[in-house]
Parts: sequence; C-alpha cells; structure tokens
Amino acid sequence: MAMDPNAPADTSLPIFFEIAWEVANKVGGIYTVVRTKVPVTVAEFGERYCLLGPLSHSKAAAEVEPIDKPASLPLAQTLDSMRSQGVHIVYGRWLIEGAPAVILFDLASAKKWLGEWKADIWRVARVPTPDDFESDEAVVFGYLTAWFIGEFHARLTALRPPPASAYWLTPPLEVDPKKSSADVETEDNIVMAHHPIYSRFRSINYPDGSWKPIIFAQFHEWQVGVGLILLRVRNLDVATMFTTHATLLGRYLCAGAVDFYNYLPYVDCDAEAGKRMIYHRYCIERGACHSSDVFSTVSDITGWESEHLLKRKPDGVVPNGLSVKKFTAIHEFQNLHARAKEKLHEFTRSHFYGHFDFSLDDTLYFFTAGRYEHRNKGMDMYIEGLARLNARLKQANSKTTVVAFIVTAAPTHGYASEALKGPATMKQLRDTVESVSKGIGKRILETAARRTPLNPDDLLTSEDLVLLKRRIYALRRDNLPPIVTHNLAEDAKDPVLSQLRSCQLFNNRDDRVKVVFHPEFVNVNSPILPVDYDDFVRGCHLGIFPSYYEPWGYTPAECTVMGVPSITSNLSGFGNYIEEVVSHPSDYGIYIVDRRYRSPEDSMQQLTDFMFNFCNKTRRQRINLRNRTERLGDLLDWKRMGVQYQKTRWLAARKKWPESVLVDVTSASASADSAIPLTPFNEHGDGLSVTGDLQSVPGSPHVRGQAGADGFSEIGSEYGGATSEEDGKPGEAEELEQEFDDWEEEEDDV
Ligand code: G6P
Ligand code: 1S3
Repeated sequence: MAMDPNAPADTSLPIFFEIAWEVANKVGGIYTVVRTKVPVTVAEFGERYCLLGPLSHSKAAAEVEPIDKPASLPLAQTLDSMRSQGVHIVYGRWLIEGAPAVILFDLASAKKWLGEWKADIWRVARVPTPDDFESDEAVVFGYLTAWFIGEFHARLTALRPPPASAYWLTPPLEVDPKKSSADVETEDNIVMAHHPIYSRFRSINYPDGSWKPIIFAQFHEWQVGVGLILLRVRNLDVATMFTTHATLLGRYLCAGAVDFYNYLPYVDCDAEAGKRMIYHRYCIERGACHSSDVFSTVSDITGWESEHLLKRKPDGVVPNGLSVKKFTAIHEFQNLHARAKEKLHEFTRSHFYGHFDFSLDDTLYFFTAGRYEHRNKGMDMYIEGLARLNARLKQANSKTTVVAFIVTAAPTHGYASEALKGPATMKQLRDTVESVSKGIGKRILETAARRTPLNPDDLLTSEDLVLLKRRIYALRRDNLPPIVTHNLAEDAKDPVLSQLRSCQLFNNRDDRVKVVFHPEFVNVNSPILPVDYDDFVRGCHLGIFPSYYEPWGYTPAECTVMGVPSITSNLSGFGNYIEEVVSHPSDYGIYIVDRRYRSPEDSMQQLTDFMFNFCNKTRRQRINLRNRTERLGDLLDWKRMGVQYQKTRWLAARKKWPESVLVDVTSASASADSAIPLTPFNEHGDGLSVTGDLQSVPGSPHVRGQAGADGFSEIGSEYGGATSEEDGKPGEAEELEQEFDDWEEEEDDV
C-alpha cells in the first residue's frame, strides 16, 4: 500500500509512545527488553511508533542517527516549540533492528525548571522530592515527557482532518519512500499482523469536526514514572501502561539480610522506604503504578511482590523475550560453541601459565554474570557452591577441571599487572614457537628438495633449543594464578573477593575448580579476555544464576537461546516461567534451584549436585543437552512474548475508552467481554505460578493451559516425545539427536 502524505489519515490506527530510561542508553536489563522488542513493535505500529528517553550524549552518538525534520507536522511543531524554550532534544532513528524513531531529552537543558517542577509535583500528587540527583532527573524527565505528549496530542487533534503524514513519527524508510515500514513483509509482520488478538479501533469523529486519536503510552520502571503521574493528573486522553521490572523496596530489602519472601506480606512499606532514604522514589513508583490504566510486571513473582509493596495487583504479566535468530543448520550453534571455546582455551593457557598442568579436553567453563548485586544475583551461592564442588571433585579424583568465571562491573583501577603477565608471556612463547617452526619447515623443505634422508635430530638447532628453554623458564611462577583480573577499588571490602578468600578458592595446583573474577563486562578489546559477551557465553558450558532477587533474569534466557545449559532459581521470573511451560526443565538443560521451599543448606546442596552431575556428563551428553536447550529458544522469542504487550494495550484501550472503541478484527461480532484477557497474574499469593498439574503432562515442553485461548499455539508437539531425565528412561527429541549423531560421525570420520 503506497502512502500519500496528504491523504486523510486513518485515525482508527493507534499511535504508540514507549518511554524508558534505557532507550539508546544501556544501563541494565531494561535496555535489552526495549531494544529486542522493537522489531515486533515496529511490525505492528510501523511509523506510528516512537520511543522517548533521556539523552546520554556519548551513547546516543554511537546509536542514534539524527533526523533534521520530522515528517509529521504536529511532531515537528512540538519539537520546535520545546526547543524554542531551550530544551535540547535529539530526534532520530535508533540504529538497531527495526530502526524506530527516538526522542531523547537532554535533562541538563531543562534543569532550570527543576525547582518549579518539584514544587508542582508536591502540589498535584504529594510526591516529596528532597535533594537526590536520581529523583531530580526523574522529575525533569517526567515533566518533559508529559509536556511532549500533551503538546503533541493537542497539535495532532487540532488538525481537522489530519493528513496521513501527521502520524509518521518515524519518517518512512528511505528504501522506498512510498512504503510504510508496516508494508514491508517481514516474518515478524506476518506473525504479529495475523495474530488473532491483533486489534483495530473505530475512528471517533464528532459532528463539530473534532476527533479523538488513539494514543498509547507505555512507561517502564519508576525512573520514568513522573510523566505517567502527570498524564493522569492532567487528565490527558491517552491510554497508559506501567510495567515494573523490579520494585525499589524489593531490591533494597533483598540486598540486606532479610527473609524477604516470608516477610513480604507484613512489610511496612512507608517505614522501610523511609529507613532506606528512598521514600520519595517509592512515592514516584507507587504513584505511577496507581496512575496507570494497566499495570504489569515481568513475572508472577514480581507481581506478588508488587501487590504487597506497591499495593496494586498487576493486571497481567508481560514476560521478557529475546530476538531469537535461528540457524538453518542445527549444528551451526554447536560449531560456534567450539570456536568460542577455543578463545576461552587461549585465555586459560595464558592466565594459568606455569600452573597449566590440566587437560583442556577435560576442562569445563562455568560462569555467572550480571549487575553487581552479590546476594540478589546469587553470586554468594555460586561461590559457596564452587568451593563445595572443588572438594567433591577432589574427593572423586576427577580429572575434570572447572574454570569458573564471575563477570560483573565493579569499580576498579584497571587491570592487575599479574593478570597482564599471562598474555604477555604466552605471546612471547607463541612468537618463539612460530619462528622455530618456520625454521624447521624451511629445513625440512631444503632437505627434501635435496632428496637426502631426514634426520629428526637435525630439525631443532641448538639456538632453537636455547630460545625455547628460555621461554619455558619464563613460564615458571612463584605465585598462584590470580583469582581477580583487575585491581579492585575496594579490594579488602569487595564481597566477591572476600568470599573467594574465605572459601579458600585460590587457584592452587590441586584445585579442580579454578576461579576468575572479572569485575568488568567482557569486551573484545580486552588484553586479557578478548571476546564479546555472546562469544563468551557460547564458549562456556554452563551459566549459573541462583538468584535470590530476580524479577526476570535475562542471563539464563540468553544462555538458552544460544544453546548453553544454565542453572537458575525459583525466585527468578525466568525460572518460574520455565517451570510453568516446560515439564522437566532439567531435561532441557535448565536446572532450577529451589530457594523458596528448601532450607538454605538444602538449596546449596542442590546447587552443588547440579554442578557435580554436570561435570560427570560425557561430551556426547553435553552435546545432546545443548541441542535440547537450544530448542527452548522459541519459547523466549518476542514473536511469542510480544503478544502479552499487545494485550496490555488492548486492555488499556478498553479501560480508557469503555464505549468499546475497540473492534476485534478476528470476529466483527465479538463483544468486548468475549475478548481474550491478559495472562493473569497468579493469585495464589505464593508468587509461584504452578498452574495445572505439571506432573501429569507428558515430558515435553508445553505451554500451560492457555493454548488456543489467547492465540498461543500448543508447542509441545513441536518437540517430540522427550523423556524425563529424572525418569531415567532413554530417548529425547530422538529425531534431532539421530540427525546430530549422524553429523558427528561424519565429523569423526573427517
Ligand atoms: C560442539 C562441536 C564439536 C565438539 C563439541 C565439544 O558440539 O561441534 O565438534 O566436539 O562442541 O563439546 P564440549 O561440551 O566438550 O565443549
Ligand atoms: C531488571 O534488571 P536487573 O538486572 O536490575 O530488569 C530486567 C529486565 O526486565 C530483569 O531481567 C531483571 O531481573 C531485573 O533486575
């Protein structure tokens, strides 16, 4: 469908603003949510979609291509008006898959109104704002957001009738100016546009020529909550959604020594927030939550937490997805594992130089990664588990060596000199070996060319031997391979380092578990571990994330889509979700530690067992397990998960415009009541969504009893009859394994 900018706009089509602190601004997990969700959102809204966030100059410079002039007149007018009052705004295209429009506000340029706005938010919503840089920024951003959406709304509705271009928040893609991005037939478009719950709205026109646009605004997390509160108090005709990815109090309470999950229903929220000096932030969060038309969380467990800490039961759950790329050849991701593992081997050779007396063939790589929250992210359990695993492997005389990484971001003063010595020493050795090998090659060639018999003793010259001996002497070291790669700013107080020390994980020769604490996110330019995060994950054998507080937990989800088995906990949203949709997660390489109903000691024991049993698997078993893990990736694809966000919009529209603005295209006669609800938040109050009898279903992945009802298809059948590892019966996704075995045999023959 070609688009004429001057044709009348189809005002039944909705406009969508998505607001988050991490738009083109990577800080943590919300960046991943927003960025990876873009393709399915663009597929649904095309050029009627735009993200709003605060401007981070350095990050935006790398991620956003500025656009001089918006195609939409009301958008251009709104930006001009705000700019004319001194607000610096970057409007452009976010250079990611889907290439959506973004509007980034430079908060510094609007700080002049901070005092006025702080007084106003107290007056209109009773939100106190003592001196706090973070909440000051939240106030400035909130007022700018509300200003922008309010003015855009007013300018759009002033156009009677609006031209099609008024709706073009993202200028149509240059490849074909006549096409809207929604016209481009991508696989995503097909999936979303033909989804049964995809909804349309009736244009609302009044006899006096006025009309009502359908505008949605989705806010993520408390930092952007002020804007939502303002839309509500200003009574703007926009349907709003608020999604929380963690609660402020939850995060703070869990980080302390609190029995959070048993204590949750009894928390005195105001008092606890006050004690932690976050009462004002808590007011923003709770205000936004209650001001929204639809409130959602990323998991049942966070829903349960919100019910008690924010005092609103979520309308639904919107689990996080990923953009899943499938390879056409099944074994391609296995090859990627082998190639990435080689890079980790390279690290191991150099980091453990002088102590490199273990076989790489029998080496397994474990890792944990994430925001540096020692207890919340289960790093404490991981380290204790490694110490116990070390003891058990030694006791069993195992020939397996585990190299266990802890990757996070902590303040440091750069790389530790001891950690830099390894790569330097190995480089010298490699250079020497290369030059000696070249000499040997030359001598072999000359001897062969002369047709004289080859004497192996003549291949190495005495100079070569001296040179090699010097390099081998250089590999001697008096100290142990370092357990941390950087100089930590607070070495003595650092919780991970302190725990590694108290558990005596020092990388001794006889240790079967070696540890590497890398307090900076891995990157390909590192002189020590030069790999990007994806390669790092792919190269590892097991990701370990036994979190105590984890609303979702992208790290094990990322492992899954890359076909890397992982350990998570039933206190993480991801762990709960997998428990719900997969009958025997361990058969698919997802091990879930029970941290909710077992004692801490039992949970520790369970974690250690998972790790120890994994160490006892053969290579063939690991390969098969990776195949099964990778197959679960489909469950986490936004093409499936994005539907939950569609439902929040649909529900918000019904709440905002109850006179059934909405028409369900799947059946013209469908009444609003027969429409499909959001995945409900589990109301059992235990926060754990065990729905239905999981034991009685066949041992294969399945979507819990909502198949068909909300447009999800039953996927269990896609996976074939897997058999529980716990049952001990043979057979598991047999076809796939047969295919893989054939391929392996071919490989062995080569
Ligand atoms: C992949 C590769 C195989 C390799 C295997 C190693 O499957 O395609 O060639 O043998 O990884 O697996 P491992 O678990 O020992 O790293
Ligand atoms: C939050 O980020 P975090 O690591 O601080 O949001 C993420 C995205 O929803 C979520 O995966 C994570 O559990 C939360 O904790």
